[in-house]
Amino acid sequence: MKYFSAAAAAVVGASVASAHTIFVQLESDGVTTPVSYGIRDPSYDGPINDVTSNYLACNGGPNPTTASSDIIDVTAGTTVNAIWRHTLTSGSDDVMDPSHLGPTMAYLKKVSDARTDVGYGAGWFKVQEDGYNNGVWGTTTVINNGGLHAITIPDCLEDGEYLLRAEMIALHAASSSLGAQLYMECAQINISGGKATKTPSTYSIPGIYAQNDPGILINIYSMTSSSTYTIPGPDPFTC
Ligand SMILES: *[C@@H]1O[C@H](CO)[C@@H](O)[C@H](O)[C@H]1NC(C)=O
Ligand SMILES: [Cu+2]
Repeated sequence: MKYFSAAAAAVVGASVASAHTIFVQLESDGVTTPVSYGIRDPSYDGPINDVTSNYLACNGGPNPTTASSDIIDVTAGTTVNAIWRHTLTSGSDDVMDPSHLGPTMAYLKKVSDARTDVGYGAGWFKVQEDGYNNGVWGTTTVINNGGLHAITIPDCLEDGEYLLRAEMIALHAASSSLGAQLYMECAQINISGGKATKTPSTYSIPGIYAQNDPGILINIYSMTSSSTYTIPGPDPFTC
């Protein structure tokens, strides 16, 4: 407990300058879109803390979020990069404060209209996750990659419009209830080239996480490099 308090105090001091983060651009088929093109970006970079909120799907609420009139083309079977920045105007050296340790994940939802779908509710499936491996958190990997969050789009999906929800969870204050900081935005994408050979099991957002999940309510300062971390949410869909 003594160790945790010292570490937590250090985090509070360090997190002011470049604390939060936004998924601002998508790199797909070698093309990097302009900031907020085809992505429902908020005007404020703060987290969602309540995992039961509809804003867990595509942000909103405390972080007013606008849908885009654009849709980004994505080829099934390729790896896209969600690009994270501290604010809408930050550079690649300002992704998120390194104190923000936790997993990265990505989800897809098939929709009939990516521009207008509300986001929250049934239909989501996970396609990527990176938790804690030999002492390295998924968020650290994204920060060290200049904000690039690699997501492979399964090649067995049906073509059509989808929402792509990229997520980073910061656990530096997650030892108290509602302390985990969940960052997510939804890109509006159009998948083509899919083989349509397998249909994913889908889940509701909110609904995928509970406040007391072991990956949401957790004291990360008691972990060692050999500790096991349980990534929240369903298992990733694979072809
Ligand atoms: C999605 O891609 C297909 C195949 O390229 C194209 O025919 C369709 O018009 C696209 N839809 C949107 C909304 O961009
Ligand atoms: Cu923050």
